[in-house]
Amino acid sequence: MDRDLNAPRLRPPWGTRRTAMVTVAAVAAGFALWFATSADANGDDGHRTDAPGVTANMFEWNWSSVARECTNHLGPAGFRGVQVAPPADSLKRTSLGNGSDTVLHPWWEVYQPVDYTLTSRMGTAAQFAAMVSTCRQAGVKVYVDAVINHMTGQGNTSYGGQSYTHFSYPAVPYTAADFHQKGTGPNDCSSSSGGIEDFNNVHQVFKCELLGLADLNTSDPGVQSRLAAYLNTLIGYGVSGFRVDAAKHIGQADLDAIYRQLHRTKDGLRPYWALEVFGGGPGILSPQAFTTSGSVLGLDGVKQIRDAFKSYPDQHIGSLATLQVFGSGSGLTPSDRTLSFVTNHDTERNGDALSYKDGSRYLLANEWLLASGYGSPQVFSGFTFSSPDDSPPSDANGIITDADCGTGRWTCTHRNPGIVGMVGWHNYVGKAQRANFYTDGDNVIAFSRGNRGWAAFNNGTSPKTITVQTGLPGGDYCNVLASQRSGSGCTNGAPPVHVDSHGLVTTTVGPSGAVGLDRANKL
Ligand code: ARE
Ligand code: CA
Repeated sequence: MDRDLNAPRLRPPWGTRRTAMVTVAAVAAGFALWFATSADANGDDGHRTDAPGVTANMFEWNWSSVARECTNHLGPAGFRGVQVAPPADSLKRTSLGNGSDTVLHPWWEVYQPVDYTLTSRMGTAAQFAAMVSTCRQAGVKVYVDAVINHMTGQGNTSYGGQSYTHFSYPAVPYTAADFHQKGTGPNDCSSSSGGIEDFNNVHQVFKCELLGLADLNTSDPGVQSRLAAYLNTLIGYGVSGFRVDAAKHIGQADLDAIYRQLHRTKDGLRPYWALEVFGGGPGILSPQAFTTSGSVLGLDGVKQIRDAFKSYPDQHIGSLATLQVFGSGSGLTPSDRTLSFVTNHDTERNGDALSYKDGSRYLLANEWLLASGYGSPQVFSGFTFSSPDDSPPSDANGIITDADCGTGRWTCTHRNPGIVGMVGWHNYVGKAQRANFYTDGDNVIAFSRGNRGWAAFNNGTSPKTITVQTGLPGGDYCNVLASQRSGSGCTNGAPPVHVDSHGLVTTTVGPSGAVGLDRANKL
């Protein structure tokens, strides 16, 4: 048996030794399997791709804080993965930019890589390696935000102390020949500015500069192999997959060529590959069109969730009843190809999403997403901000300081007891189908997942008492939003919720509140 888990292979499943005992049927089946697996655009040689369970996106938490969180909170709560910010050495600004630019170390410095050593605002390579191993020991896999479309758009100094210019990064090394440049040649960008002027133009989206960031010629085999080497270094540390930044600007063919060179993870799986593709682009630029190359970020879902939950300044509230249909039925990418979330670091700033600023409504939306069964759900925990460029809490040199959930500077959504309760509920119900959907036609909904769990959500401003079918066996249950089963009672002095012998429950759901029952918490 082949023990080399890392060499990508394409070959028939019977390996190199065949015996005369092989039957015609077995050979036919073998061919069918070989064609099925070898035809995969990602070079999948029959090994499964890592599929994350519920993850936490610990946006710009430093490595030692992520490690601590894996051990003390994420692992025990049932989070199966953590997404971390771009770990590569990046731009370190030494002066302010232009105009209204008043933050020396904005959070977005890390989206301008300078080289692929791991000296960053979040810590050293040794701290990164220790974090990955600590998290894995806690049962939490690590997924990395990979910035591989471009290098920098400004500056000349990095956190790792490297010097560079816009098209010259000696520490990788990259030279001008490794980039798309303004011009009319086959590897050039033909827009008049050299930047993306039209986000619906496929040539510009792939080959012109996003935000003035030096655009790598990702079709070039030499560039592809340097990018794959960076990602394989991370896999070597124990990383399980990637959120691919600006994947829409790399394009399917180049993404596939890079992915084919990736090693298997420490678990023997193909790495998870979650592509950042904002919706709105036509045809080949659409999120749907990238599902042939991997999973995609659920950025259109973010807007649908906002529209269902949001309270607008005129006091108009969206309608949870719309969520009876959510997923491919509402125009989103398929559940098994989607990393789903209520917000990420971009959408919490650009108006597309609910954010921690929406308080209990934001928590409720996260609890609902964990219950919904759509995608691989991800809970976002970042830092609080007043202006969109604000740095995470850092020292004067931009080095991010340890996260502290007591200061109000870090959002720590993953520690919220209601979220933790629904992570457990999510893990317990697994893939059980949604049934018994109920709505009052406005802002109260409830549904079961098979006969394993049931939950109700109220996004209105007053309590609502409902009597509905739970699909659960009769008995007393602890509401996982507020408590857990402990011996013959519920923790926190919470009163149990009674389900009658017909599966009916009568319960009151508070404003911006939820009730979650599962059989693991049946008394
Ligand atoms: C900063 C400055 C810029 C400056 C640049 C280079 O703000 O003024 O030109 O540096 O000097 C992040 C920040 C940027 C920051 C950048 C680099 O958000 O402000 O620029 O880091 O430091 C498109 C892309 C999508 C991209 C968004 C922002 O398709 O991939 O724009 N998102 C990712 C990350 C960002 C990150 C980058 C990419 C760059 O998640 O956080 O930028 O690495 C429509 C289009 C979308 C478009 C969207 C923009 O929906 O269809 O394609 O997204 O609008 O909202
Ligand atoms: Ca590009």
